[in-house]
Parts: sequence; structure tokens; C-alpha cells
Amino acid sequence: PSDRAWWKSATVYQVYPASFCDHGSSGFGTIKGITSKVPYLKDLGVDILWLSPIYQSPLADMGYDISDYQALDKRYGTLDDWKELRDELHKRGMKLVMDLVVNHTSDEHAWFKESKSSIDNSKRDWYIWQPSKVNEKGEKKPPNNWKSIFGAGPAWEYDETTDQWYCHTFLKEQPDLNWENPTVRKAIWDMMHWWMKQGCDGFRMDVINFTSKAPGFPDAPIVDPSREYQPFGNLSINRPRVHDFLKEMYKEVLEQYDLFCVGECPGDEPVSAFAPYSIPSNKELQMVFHFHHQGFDRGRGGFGRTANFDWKLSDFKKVFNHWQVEMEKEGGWNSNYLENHDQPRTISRIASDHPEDRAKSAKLLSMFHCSLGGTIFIYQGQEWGLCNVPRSWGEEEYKDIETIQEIEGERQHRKKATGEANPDVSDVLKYMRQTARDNGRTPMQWDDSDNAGFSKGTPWMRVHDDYKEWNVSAQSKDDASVLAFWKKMLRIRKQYEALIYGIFVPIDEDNESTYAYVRDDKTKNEKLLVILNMARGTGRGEKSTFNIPKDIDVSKAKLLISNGSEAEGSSLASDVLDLEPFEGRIYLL
Ligand code: ISL
Repeated sequence: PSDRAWWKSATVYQVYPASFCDHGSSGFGTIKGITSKVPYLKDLGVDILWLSPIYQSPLADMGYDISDYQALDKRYGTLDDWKELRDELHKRGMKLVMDLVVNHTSDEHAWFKESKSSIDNSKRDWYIWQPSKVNEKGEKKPPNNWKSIFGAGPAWEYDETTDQWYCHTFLKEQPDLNWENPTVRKAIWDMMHWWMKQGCDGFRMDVINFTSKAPGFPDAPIVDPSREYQPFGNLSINRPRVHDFLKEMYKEVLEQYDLFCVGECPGDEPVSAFAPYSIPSNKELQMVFHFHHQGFDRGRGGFGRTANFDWKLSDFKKVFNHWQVEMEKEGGWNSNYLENHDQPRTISRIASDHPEDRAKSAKLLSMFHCSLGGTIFIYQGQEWGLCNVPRSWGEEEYKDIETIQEIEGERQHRKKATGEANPDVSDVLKYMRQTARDNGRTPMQWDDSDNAGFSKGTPWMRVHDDYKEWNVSAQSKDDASVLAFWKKMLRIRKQYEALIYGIFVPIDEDNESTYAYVRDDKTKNEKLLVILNMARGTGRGEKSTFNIPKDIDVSKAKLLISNGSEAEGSSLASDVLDLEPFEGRIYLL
């Protein structure tokens, strides 16, 4: 059927270029390095490669701060290298998707340099400039109380030359573009056309729902009175104008190509606020990344990345069940990612990275991920069970600017609040170990040679200590490996389309041990039952018993795949299942 578009069943693989493969000895991943691994990706079952930014950048935020959209950063390679990568992918029927970071540029982008140079510069209005707010003491303060996403400081930076402030929802090195200006939008559309003409196959759009700000830039509600700056929330997220902008983008660019596109859309609003982006008749995007499932284990403290170690499985399930069921009702399309370069590793987060649990956990999560409706996104390392950085690593191994600012911001806040010169921030460090983006950024582990075969030089970020044992090469030779399991699971997903398109029917939602659901594809008369033992005691997996509800007909059930000892093809002897720790089973009904 026509609603089964190619991009719905595609397997997308995200590469974080700095940490993927360095063909030389710079210690920094390169495009040539990525190209050398295309056969590996093909063999895994990948259809689309999405590259995190490789454009020219001062790397204040690892390339999410772009100083020239049409030039590549020399550290990664040249446009010719990129063309070679494109050709190697296309030759194998695979596609290449680029990251589009257009909510903001780098402060070193020529547009911003011009904009900053004077109030009457023709590009002044390309960014968001506002005069100071003067307080009772006569001090010049930011135009409002918005906190930037990173750290505790304001989302505004003062510029002395013109005595105004510019808006930066992220780092001060990432000034926000003024999307209200049609000339800015036109420049973005032109740049997108340019990439499409180079043979790129689509875009992943960074924080695309941040592009419209509330008129008049009002103060954000105060959620923490002890702090000067507050989360801006809906004053710069999911505003109605974003939909106008995207409709224009669709008409001016997207519609003219058979491309792939996904918008990154953080925010706390209900599914109904996110579905419109992907409802086909709205003519905006194909799908978005939401963040609700990234919040289940996060604490709600004064700073962004606190962790809640006592989350309940039922809360986790609720989020996924809700998105699966509601998105279908709304007529939009889901995207499924568990990991990316901004998130810790799921094995450590949801299951267990204890040596005895790790492989089993990784396979369980593969079954979970591949049995959710929507397009799936795998993040490098996920396919062979990479986990969080060792807890023993010191603060100095963490390279991400968010981590650094988070710790430093809190240190400053506490200094002020307590008057202590060196306040204790060990709790922040403890949280960061669990939640930091660095967890997802350690280099790929290709083999057991020096630096895990990632680079012949010193890696920009330390390689995980476990690479001698955990690496692609070892797993490629092992039929029982996590990597072999992922390959199989990805094949099964393509073969049984109920896993992609079927109706999602949650079972026993309050069960705190087992996650179970049915995927029912009525057009193909195909029905699958997924049962996943996610029980964790003190971080380790636990046995559990699951009762299959009576209304599910299991008389013809055959085991399709499992990470446990039950033989494939076996039928169900009883509707009471004794499950081993982290055991998962998918039955064809
Ligand atoms: O990781 C987060 C902060 O805790 C997220 O809120 C993240 O900032 C958000 O997902 C937006 O991410 C994207 O835009 C950022 C960039 O730093 C991230 O790497 C990128 O994925 C700014 O461009």
C-alpha cells in the first residue's frame, strides 16, 4: 500500500563522526574512515546513514555550531571525501542523510560576524537582538529571564559594540537565527537545495521546533526561585509559527525531492502537540524525535541532568505505549531511537551493564527497539552493546561542554548561595556519570588493537576500558554475539512488517517486571506477541513469571526469536511463562 513508504521501513544508523573511525592518526574520526566501514553497515542491514555535523565549525559544541554550511571541517576531510562516501553508499542502495543545524549558527559564521558589526548592518536582523533590561540598581540585564539549555546562565549574551543582547538558546557560541526574517529562511532553503544537488538524500533537523520565539520575548515562569534564569519552555518550543516555517520549507524544498527527513523536537507537551509535524496532509516533516522517553530516569532538580535512579518500569512503559497508540490515532508517524550522541547508553540505563547481564541486556533491548512501530534509528555502538563510561573515570575524561558547564554552573551557583569558596559538587558528578552525553561519545571499538582500532593516534576522547573484550571484530566472528543478534533482528523486522506497521496493543501495563505487547498487522493478517523481562532488582536482572492474558489466542504460537534458551519454532506449552533475567521472546501468533 502507498502508505508503506520506503522511509517507514528503513533502518537508519547514526554516525557521530568524531568518534566513528579515523583512517589516519589524527585521533579524530574522518569521512574516509566512515567510508571504509560502509560494507560493515551494509552487512548490518542499514539503509540510511545519518551523519552528525561535519561542516566547518569551531567545535564549541562538537559541530552543532556551524561556521559555514557549505564547507566541511578539515578535521573530517574534504568534499571529495564526502562524494566518495556518498557513492559507496549509493552503489549499495543506501542513502546519506545530513544534519541540518539551522536554529542557530556558530558565532564565527560570516552571517553573525556581519550581524554583530553594527545596528544598521544588512544582516543585523538575521539574528535575534534585543536591548538591555535595566534593573532598579541601574544595571543592564538580559532582555528576559530565559536560561540557556546548557549550564545555569542566561540565553542572552551582551555585545558591547552595539549595546544589545543576542539570543542563544544553547551556548553563547551558538546565536539563534531570526526565522521571522524571510531572507534568512530563503538562505536556508538555498543551502538545502545545494546539498540535495550534491547528492545528499535528506536531513535530520536539529531542534527544529525551537525556531520560533514568543513575540515580545516575555519572561518565563519561575520554576526555581533560587535561580536567576528559568527554563524558557514553550516560549521557544513548538510555537505555532514553527508550523508555518515548516510548511514553507516543504513547499520550497522538501516537496521537490524524494528525500528522508526527521525533525528533532524536544519538549514536554502531549503527543498531540508533536503529531502535526508528521501528519502527511500537513505537508511538514516525515517524523520527529521526541524526548518523553528520555525523561523517565531524570530527576527534576535545579540543574538539567539530575538522575532518578528509582524509576519504575510501568512509567517507562507508559511513555512508549502512549506514543505508539496515540501517534497511530493522530495519523502521524513515529521515529524510534533509544540512543544518540546526547544520551547515555541504554544498557547501562534501562537494563544492566554488569558483565553477566550485558550481552543479554543488549539483545533484549534490540528486540524491544525493533518491535516498536515507526522508523528505527540505531546509534553507533548500540549494535554491539557499548555501555556507559566506567564510573571510575575522573571529571577530566568528560569532554562535553554541557557536562563541563553543568558542573561549573552548579559550582558557581552554590558558591553564591553558600558563600563557600569550594562547595561540594560530588552529587552533580554522580548524576553526570549516569546522564552525561559523554557516555554516548566514546570512540567505536573496532578490534582489540591499540585504541580499539579507532585511530592510530591518540583519540580525542578516551576509549572505553573494555575494548579488548568488547569490539566489532570479535563479535563478527561469533554467531551468539550481540552484533549477530542485531543483524538477525533487523532482518526479522523487515520480514514481518507487523513489527513496523502493526497496531500496537499494550498488555498488562502495570506489570513492573515484564513489558509485553501485541503487534497486529490486519492487512497482512500477521500478529506477533512480544514479551520482555525487564525486571531489575539492585541494577541486576531478575527472573520473572508472566501470565499471558486469556484473550490472546496462543494456540498456534511459534517462537520467532529469543535471547534465551527456548528453541526457535517451539510452541507455547503453557500461558504461564517463567522468564530468565532479561529474557525476551517474540512469538508469531
Ligand atoms: O542533551 C540535551 C541537553 O540536556 C538536549 O536537550 C539537547 O540539547 C537537545 O536534544 C538538542 O540537541 C541538539 O542540539 C544541540 C546539540 O548540542 C545536540 O548535540 C543536538 O543533538 C544544539 O545544537
